[in-house]
Amino acid sequence: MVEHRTTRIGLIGCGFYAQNHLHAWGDLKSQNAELVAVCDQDPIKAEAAGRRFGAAWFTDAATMLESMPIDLLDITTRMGSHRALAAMAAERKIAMIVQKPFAPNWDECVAIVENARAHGTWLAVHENFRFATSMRRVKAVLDSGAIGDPNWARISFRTGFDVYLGQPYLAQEDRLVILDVGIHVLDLARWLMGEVAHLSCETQRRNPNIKAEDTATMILKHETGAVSIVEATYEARRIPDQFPETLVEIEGTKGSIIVTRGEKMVVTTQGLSFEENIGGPLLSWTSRPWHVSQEAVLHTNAHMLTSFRAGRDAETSGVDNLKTFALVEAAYESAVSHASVKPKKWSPKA
Ligand code: NAD
Ligand code: 89V
Repeated sequence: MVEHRTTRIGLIGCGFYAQNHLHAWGDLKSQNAELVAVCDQDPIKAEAAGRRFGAAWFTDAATMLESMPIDLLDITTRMGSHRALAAMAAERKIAMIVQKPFAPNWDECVAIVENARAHGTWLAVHENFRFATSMRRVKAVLDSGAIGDPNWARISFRTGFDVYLGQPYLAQEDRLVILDVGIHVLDLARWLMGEVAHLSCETQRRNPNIKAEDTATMILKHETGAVSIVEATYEARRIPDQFPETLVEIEGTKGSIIVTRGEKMVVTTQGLSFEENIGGPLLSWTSRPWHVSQEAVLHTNAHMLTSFRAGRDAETSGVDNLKTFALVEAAYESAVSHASVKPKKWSPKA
């Protein structure tokens, strides 16, 4: 096993979901990732995280970045603070990982990418659905050619789980289900089925007690000619509830891959089929029902660490995530116009 020089990790935003990042960095200590500093505006959260995970704690991001030697910064605040915090890191040439949503809108995402490029700073987005054990297995079967060329898919995140319990702010967002979880499912669609030529979307607000859409149904036409249905809702009424699993159906020229509740995969290839449990293990710090999401954090952070150390882009680099975010914006545009929309494209300034 290659020994690596220690990578010093800083983390900003010690809130609800960051606990999973903190545990994951703890597990990655075995790969010489050392959490050296944490920051939260809330002094109670900052101290709790610092004491629990053995790091210095701060309540001001600039002070932490000025006073601590950090190689890789994990920004786990909510999207409204991402641009300012990413700018602080870029100005100091500190590599960074930014939680999803990258930013509240396209223009801010582009600004973060262009500012990091201007400072020569490594930038990735913590987009973790594709790093879940189950999704890596689906991709491996797809890439093996077992089902031939994929030409139709349905990728579905349908839950009635009370997401507002841990993330109460979701009820007040101006844009909800596409920006919060549709962003994950759209990233999966790109990753599994290829880039998108155009898409259409219909949204619904089925919960009268929230501000924005809680249900989105999208049809994507991929550049390969494949078609996928991408769905996301927080208003499903099903038992058992699939949270936080993504159900996948992919059909190809030689077979199909079907992932059902409980992370069970059935592959049909050339007239034969086999079934496999593709879920990851419970870890010492993960628990149902969040376990699928939590173990994806560990794999995502491990990928970020490896990519950063190798000096190569993460799969979900800032530039890559612009392609996913462009689908988010296209979906919202289509939900208003009820027409099919081509996603924006970004290219580096000459
Ligand atoms: P949260 O509000 O619980 O935590 C955010 C924390 O950041 C708060 O404690 C706040 O005090 C702190 N903070 C905000 N601005 C700061 C600043 N400038 N400096 C220092 N601290 C600051 O939010 P959350 O529910 O943990 O969500 C955080 C992010 O994680 C969101 O973008 C959310 O979409 C994302 N998330 C991702 C996944 C996933 O990867 N699958 C799952 C859930 C949430
Ligand atoms: O994974 C997430 O981004 C969470 C949830 C599963 C609720 O969408 O916010």
